[in-house]
Amino acid sequence: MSETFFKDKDDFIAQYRDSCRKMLGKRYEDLNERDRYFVLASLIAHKARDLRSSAADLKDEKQVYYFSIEFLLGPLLDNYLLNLGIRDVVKAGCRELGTPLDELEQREVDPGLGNGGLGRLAACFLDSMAAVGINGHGNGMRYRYGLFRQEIDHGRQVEKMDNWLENGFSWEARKGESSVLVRFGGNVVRHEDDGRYWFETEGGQIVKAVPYDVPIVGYGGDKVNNLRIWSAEPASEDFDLQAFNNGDYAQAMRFRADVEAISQILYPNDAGEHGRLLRLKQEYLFVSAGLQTVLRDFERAHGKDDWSELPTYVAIHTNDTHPAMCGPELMRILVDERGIDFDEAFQIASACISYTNHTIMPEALEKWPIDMFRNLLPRLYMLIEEIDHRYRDTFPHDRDNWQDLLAETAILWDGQVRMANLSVIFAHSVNGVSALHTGILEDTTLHGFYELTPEKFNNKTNGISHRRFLGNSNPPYGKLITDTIGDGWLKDATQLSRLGQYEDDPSFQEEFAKARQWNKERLASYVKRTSGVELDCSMVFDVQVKRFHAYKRQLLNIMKVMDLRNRLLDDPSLEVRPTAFVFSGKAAQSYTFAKEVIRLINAVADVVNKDGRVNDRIRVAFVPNFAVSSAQLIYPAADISEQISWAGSEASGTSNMKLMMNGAITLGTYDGANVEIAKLVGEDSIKIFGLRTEEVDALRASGTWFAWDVYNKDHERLGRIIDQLNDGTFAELSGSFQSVHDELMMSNDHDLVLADFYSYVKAWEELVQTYGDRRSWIRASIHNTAQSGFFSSDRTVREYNSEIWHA
Ligand code: CBF
Repeated sequence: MSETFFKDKDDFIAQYRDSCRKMLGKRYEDLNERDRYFVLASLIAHKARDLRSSAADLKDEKQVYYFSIEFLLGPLLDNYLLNLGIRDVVKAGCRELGTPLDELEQREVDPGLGNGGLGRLAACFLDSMAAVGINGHGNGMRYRYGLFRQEIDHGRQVEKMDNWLENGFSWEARKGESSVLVRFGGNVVRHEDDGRYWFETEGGQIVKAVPYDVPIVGYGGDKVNNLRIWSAEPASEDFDLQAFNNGDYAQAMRFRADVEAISQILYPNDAGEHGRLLRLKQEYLFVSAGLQTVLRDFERAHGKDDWSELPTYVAIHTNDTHPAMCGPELMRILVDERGIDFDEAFQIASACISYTNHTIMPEALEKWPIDMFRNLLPRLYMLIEEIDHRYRDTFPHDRDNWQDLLAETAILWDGQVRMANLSVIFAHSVNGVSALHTGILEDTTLHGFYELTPEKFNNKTNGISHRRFLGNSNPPYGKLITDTIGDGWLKDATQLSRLGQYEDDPSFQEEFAKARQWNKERLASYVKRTSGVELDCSMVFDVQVKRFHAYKRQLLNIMKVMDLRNRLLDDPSLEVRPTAFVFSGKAAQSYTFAKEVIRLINAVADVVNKDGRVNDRIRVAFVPNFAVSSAQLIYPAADISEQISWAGSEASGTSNMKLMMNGAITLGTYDGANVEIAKLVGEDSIKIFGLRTEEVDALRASGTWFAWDVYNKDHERLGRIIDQLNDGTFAELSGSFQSVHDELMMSNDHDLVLADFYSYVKAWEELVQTYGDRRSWIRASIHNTAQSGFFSSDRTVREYNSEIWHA
């Protein structure tokens, strides 16, 4: 592939220099680093777009459209270079020109198009679909501002605007000519002609949805798919003329501002941020605009005559409930605009649509008040009402528990539109994201549906792009692997299993250790630069990086550190393996408890790191502004991967997979995909602790767990830590932690922090103890990488394709 773009390094340099002149009218030497990055990224993006437009017309093949309100892409330059096979030539050229590639890459800004796991999964799927040859296209939102840029001030999270588009986004191209109109509000009017009737919506607010396309190049460059993200613009240059004539320019422009607001900001995925009108508008915008395009493309390729053929050529995957309106919107277009009969339209829609559930957390199972929904989307609501009505009419009333089942599964209930139910009713396939999670959906969260339609349910354990999270993120280890087993693993992650033969090989082990050390030093310098904390690279690096949420239990982790400190102060001769605890992650703006846990971690860091009595054995660092780019520095440096959510709470997790692939040993509960990691690596290469799902359920059901009992009975150790939350021990930086204390004690330890505490501390101690036996630790690390091929998202999308999409 490499020669298609650049004959050799000199050719690359010539083209790069030429682009500098053409794009910015300057010589390479006269550009600053940021502009050099911009020109390089634009040059590569051009090449990728050329590839896409010269790709064969595949109209006879089935297309998969992956609808997701988030695509957390992360930095793209290195990914394109790797996938196009031009990384070496570009690297050599950049070096010769004077600014090394990795320095230019540091200029790249993370696109603010996602929150975390769900959005990152969507991005991994795009990479994998293109890599394994599926015609798979993303359809999402183009947010002007990302979630927020996290800064830490006196230990507190401070949210700053994430103006990620400030200097442009080289990878996208605006496709104004493909814009479509989307209507909000208005009145539904019934038309009748010759015995036939149909509905049309009149009035309301009409918005122009403008697509921006990002080419997605598969590894090897054979397939180039497309990610289409939508931005909202006024449909015309209309504005409030009367206000304008009266000189009220602010009022005159409000119309434009109202429309543009739809794609201004990305909502947090937790802390109950749903229920907002703007969010509902976002959801409808990308669904309606995306489907209009899908149908237009289908018509161009296959004509307008046979809509029953739609499922033969089109698969629509709904990533969580945010695109749940795909079902009714597809029906609206088919019934109202293409004249298809209601029942047939429903059959067509459900044959096309599939749905993935990503969480059992109640705050993420969306519900919209009927009034709000009906006012904003009157025709869609009519269709949903009709579907719900028919669902109730045809419900199997002969079942003993039919009333309960209906109450659980109907779409409209209690004045609300239940989006998960809407998703399941329209989908021909419903899946969870790990074996454990799918089991919980079947047994609990979506149990009613499982009883009625068990054939819809299936599991698709998540995966990650191994090219990005090992190939791009960990250059020395990636090189070692390629030097040892060849580069076939980049295409086929199962080849990583060949590392199994090198687990005990002393020279491979030594090279692995060197790579780990290099990664630790790289991370340490980043941590120093961003948080001021000095990490000692001879320490164990113990890492917990993910969104802050009570169920993920960062509190449990920091309480372990508080306990260690207490014990070291009580007994300075206590043998503790020197460990650096690294945390990173954002808490939603309105999620007070999670923000307080961040503040607590920083307060503990402040106390511990400057205390000469303990800081040779424990250090704590909080790395601000967790993003894909910083994650890629953290994963390769980790010795221990903390995956400590209470069993049954984390749907799958994917940082567990990214860390495992880089050779970290998991310290985790039997939760999400940890269960599958444990099965693959075996008990010598993982440390499992804590209550199992059944035990969690039983403990909760028994009503015998009382946080205050623990506090009273265990005053010496656990009680002391709880006291330290509000006795001033950690108050110097920014005050004490009464609210964390209260949340823990008043919620009666809802997240079982106290219940799992001793099992956790014991597991951690046993694990770090084994770090002393370097050879066996490294063996286990290599073993983790060798077993990680299963978690490549190439495997995951292949499973989706063979069992759900059939593309
Ligand atoms: O399936 C991808 C990830 O999605 C989440 O992040 C989500 O936003 N619902 C879950 O919390 C993760 O467990 C899951 O891995």
